[in-house]
Amino acid sequence: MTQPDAQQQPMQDMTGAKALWATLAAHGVSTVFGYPGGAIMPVYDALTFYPEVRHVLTRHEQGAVHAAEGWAKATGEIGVCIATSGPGATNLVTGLADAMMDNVPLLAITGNVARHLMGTDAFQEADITGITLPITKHNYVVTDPDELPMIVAEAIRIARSGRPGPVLVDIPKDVQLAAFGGELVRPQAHPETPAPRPEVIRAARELLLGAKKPVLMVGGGAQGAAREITEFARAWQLPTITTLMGLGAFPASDPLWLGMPGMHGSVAANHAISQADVLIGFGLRFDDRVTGRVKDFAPQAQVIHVDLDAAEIGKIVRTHLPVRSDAAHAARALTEDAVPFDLPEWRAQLAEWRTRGEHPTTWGAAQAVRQVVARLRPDDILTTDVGQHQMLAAQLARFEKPRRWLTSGGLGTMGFGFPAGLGAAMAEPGVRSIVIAGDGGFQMTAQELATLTKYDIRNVKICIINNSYLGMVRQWQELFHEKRYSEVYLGDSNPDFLKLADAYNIKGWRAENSGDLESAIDAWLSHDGSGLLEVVVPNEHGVFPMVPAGAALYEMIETEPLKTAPHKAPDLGEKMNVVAEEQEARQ
Ligand SMILES: Cc1ncc(C[n+]2csc(CCOP(=O)(O)OP(=O)(O)O)c2C)c(N)n1
Repeated sequence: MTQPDAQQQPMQDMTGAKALWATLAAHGVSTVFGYPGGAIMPVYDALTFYPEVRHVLTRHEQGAVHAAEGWAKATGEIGVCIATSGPGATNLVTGLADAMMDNVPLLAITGNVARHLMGTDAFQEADITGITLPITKHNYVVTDPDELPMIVAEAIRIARSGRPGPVLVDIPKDVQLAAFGGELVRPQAHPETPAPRPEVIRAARELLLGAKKPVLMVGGGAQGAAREITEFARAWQLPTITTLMGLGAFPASDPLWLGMPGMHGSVAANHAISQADVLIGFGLRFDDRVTGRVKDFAPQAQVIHVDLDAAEIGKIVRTHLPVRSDAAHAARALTEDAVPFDLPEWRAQLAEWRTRGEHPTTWGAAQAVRQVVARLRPDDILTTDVGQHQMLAAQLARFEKPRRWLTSGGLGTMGFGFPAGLGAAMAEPGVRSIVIAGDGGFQMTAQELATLTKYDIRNVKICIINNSYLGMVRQWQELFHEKRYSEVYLGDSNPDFLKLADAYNIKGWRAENSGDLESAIDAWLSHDGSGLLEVVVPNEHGVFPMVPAGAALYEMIETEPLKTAPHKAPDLGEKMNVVAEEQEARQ
């Protein structure tokens, strides 16, 4: 059956629901991820008139929102998801909070009960705008169908502009059905991002010129400015650290790169921060996982903080020079008249730190992750779930480009990895989308294997690091709770992951020792189609370096303590006290 073309929809047949699709199509939205239900049915009916928009039916709304996030993180364009009222809408909540924390431009469309039923506890009614107010950049209830295009256009603009984030548009069912008498709107131009004031750039330059131990820190907010940041760092010969969210914003192959900072950061990055005399940060928010104990973060440094969002500057870390600007503008301005550092002592010190914090080479999760990430091509997208495997991947993968590393940083959402990798794979069918997940997190959204099959998505390569535990929680119980393993064992009830994949017609491979691994990876990656590789690793591995919660970055434990020693954790106990003290100090 041929469908009428969207642009040719006669205006007299227009409804609120059709106006929604016409507006999305006009904004270049080619794909939305969603799940239908009663209160969004008019929108799904109208979709049949708009074949230029592809709808991807996931198996859970959480899958839809994370897939939309994956799409957005990989492309930098808006991700769109859609759900019905009540449980459909509330199933989006985790993904919206995730997108808010990681600044993902996202548009969520929800249906709601008809206007006259709102506030009556009607069937499947939920106050989704109330629920999501603190976890969206903005949200709307559309009460007038004629306003729908304007609201959707504004929602897209807000989601994408400035510091990106999720915006939710809730549309009552009768508004979807109502005749549309308004005007369809064209996409609005992006507002200009703020450029830094020249005197501020001069002051930053002065501070840099006086540095003897300078460090550049790059966060997720600079992913869109990778080229400018790289030019800036190279022009000044600045040792460069990329946060978990900033990985890829500076090429890992550059000798200036020191790795990632923070709780599982590199020895070089954490010590460099601790000894720096000038620290210039771009597009980062000094998350507690990055700073460790805040009062001892970069204790000797004059801090220059470049950020688009004035609210971030000075929020956590004492800032000597605030620079309110987008990263690209500021980096460009600071590259002019750069004077390359020539600091042999600092360089030698950094080189020595770089040799420390080696991962174990024996059979285990680190070896498995190392061998998988060693196969990454520069264009491949690597997505992780949350836990030990995520930190290992962040430590071991080497990114040359921005937007190739997708992970849930701020919220730390288990269940994110696989659907996000799926969304990214649909955005870029020509590249491999590699997903590394734990046996715990994978099971939170494993139902999306059906989505792979339904749409014959051929470029998703899932690797499950199966340690039979909620590994990261087990590691904390080992270190900080005297090995009392409370509710973290999964090994007695995990499914056979290969059978699970097979049930969805996805091919699988398993490696159980280092001898198997190389050939299993070969078969998995060379298979023409999506596939699942399960790597069964020993149970009780840890991720190091590690800065215990509440400790300073320079107090990091560089390598895994010997397992043979009788277990006691006195010094870590002290560090736990530090957490309590710090919490008190903050109150
Ligand atoms: C939705 C959600 N629930 C709980 C947690 C707490 N949490 C963080 S890491 C982790 C363990 C993850 O285990 P697994 O997926 O097997 O990965 P591993 O750490 O073993 O690599 C848990 C439970 C979380 N981050 N997200």
